[in-house]
Amino acid sequence: MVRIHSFLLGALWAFVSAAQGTVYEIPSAVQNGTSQAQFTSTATGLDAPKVHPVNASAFDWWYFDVVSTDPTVVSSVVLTFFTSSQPAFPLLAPSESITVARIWVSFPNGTLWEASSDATGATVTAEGNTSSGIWHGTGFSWAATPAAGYLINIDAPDAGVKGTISFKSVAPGHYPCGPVEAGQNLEVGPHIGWANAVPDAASVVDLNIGGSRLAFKGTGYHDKNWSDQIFTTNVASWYWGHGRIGPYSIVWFDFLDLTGTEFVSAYASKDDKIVAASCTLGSIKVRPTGQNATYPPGISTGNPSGYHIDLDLGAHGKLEVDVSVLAATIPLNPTYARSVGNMSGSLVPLKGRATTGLTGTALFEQFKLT
Ligand SMILES: *[C@@H]1O[C@H](CO)[C@@H](O)[C@H](O)[C@H]1NC(C)=O
Ligand SMILES: *[C@@H]1O[C@H](CO)[C@@H](O)[C@H](O)[C@H]1NC(C)=O
Ligand SMILES: *[C@@H]1O[C@H](CO)[C@@H](O)[C@H](O)[C@H]1NC(C)=O
Ligand SMILES: *[C@@H]1O[C@H](CO)[C@@H](O)[C@H](O)[C@H]1NC(C)=O
Ligand SMILES: *[C@@H]1O[C@H](CO)[C@@H](O)[C@H](O)[C@H]1NC(C)=O
Ligand SMILES: *[C@@H]1O[C@H](CO)[C@@H](O)[C@H](O)[C@H]1NC(C)=O
Ligand SMILES: CC(=O)N[C@H]1CO[C@H](CO)[C@@H](O)[C@@H]1O
Repeated sequence: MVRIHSFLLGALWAFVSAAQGTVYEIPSAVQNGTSQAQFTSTATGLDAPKVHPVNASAFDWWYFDVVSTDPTVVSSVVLTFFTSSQPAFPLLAPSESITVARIWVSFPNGTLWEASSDATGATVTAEGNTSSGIWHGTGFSWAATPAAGYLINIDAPDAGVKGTISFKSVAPGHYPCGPVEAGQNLEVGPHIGWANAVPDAASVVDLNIGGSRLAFKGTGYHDKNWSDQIFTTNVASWYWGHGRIGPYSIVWFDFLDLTGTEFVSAYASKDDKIVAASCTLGSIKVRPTGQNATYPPGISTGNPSGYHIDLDLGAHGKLEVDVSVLAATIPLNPTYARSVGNMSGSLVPLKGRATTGLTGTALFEQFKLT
């Protein structure tokens, strides 16, 4: 049985409920009127669109990345499927289309490459807690099956890239303040929605980029962000990142809003089980280290050479991690940095001796907007 609903103002947003999940057709034009954003979870639909419709203040996107687990190379790939108006998110290039697929890569030797492609519209199908998406006319799409996990398919001659990126999840998904279940708060900060379907994955990247092959195994990640308000009205700065250190998959998030109020989200899992998932202040603390370790950071301060992370693992004790920047994965600019790096750390149990010498690789970012 197929039902067609009209949501809000008629044809602005239509979706079809079928046995195969819920299909959302998202037009490429920014929509007039009021956006409705979802900030409390329901039993399913973790990876479904969260803003209907996408007006000029709204953004909603699906983000994927992989960083090499080999610390002697700096290979990475980041792919974002945007349904976001340009005024709502300052990092987007002006475009007629709000449905944009964008890819950034760093080769093993640190060479950077990126491409962006405007879609004529997007189709997202949400099934259970997963999703699939097609950005029409770009050659960028993704799909998910419970057994194999997420798979990105790229056949984009205009952008100059072809290949696949797979994500076999090794860590349970989570929301900003806890596990995936109904009734969870989805705001990681004021009007910033966040759902992390895949905090860590065993990933395989195999891309052909303008004749150069980029193939590596790594730590993969997938989440989505959304808001019904302009990004810069709610965010002054933030530190976010993920990686695998010793037996732990970790995701960190520590941000300041325009009033200087701090919001955090801490996540750690081990053996595919959640060890920590909290947004309580003190559950995690991320601070810059080394060169340019100014806190809070601002547009005029340089990028730091690393970060120190204290992550409360409850009964497991405390994880203390030092992240060192190895390479930038986007060109230097005053407001936004994305980097790959390596981590070293120790686990300090509630009783007994610390386990030192934990290592791993990470991909992370920093916004500083004021
Ligand atoms: C939004 O409103 C403007 C001005 O009335 C109109 O030109 C435009 O077509 C509308 N956009 C959509 C997507 O309906
Ligand atoms: C979009 O919707 C939001 C949420 O209702 C509203 O606050 C905002 O003013 C709208 N933006 C525009 C440009 O109409
Ligand atoms: C780095 O790798 C890229 C991609 O393989 C290649 O095109 C480029 O020539 C390399 N640069 C150097 C300096 O070796
Ligand atoms: C979504 O995830 C929750 C929590 O893990 C689980 O209880 C629920 O069964 C999942 N839903 C589906 C359809 O897989
Ligand atoms: C510190 O900031 C200065 C000025 O922006 C910059 O030249 C330098 O590369 C930064 N250091 C690091 C480690 O990024
Ligand atoms: C990070 O990698 C560099 C270069 O491979 C190495 O010299 C350094 O010791 C590593 N640092 C950590 C914290 O693992
Ligand atoms: C916490 C959060 O919202 N994180 C995501 C927001 O979007 C960026 C892309 O700019 C992702 O890197 C984060 O994972």
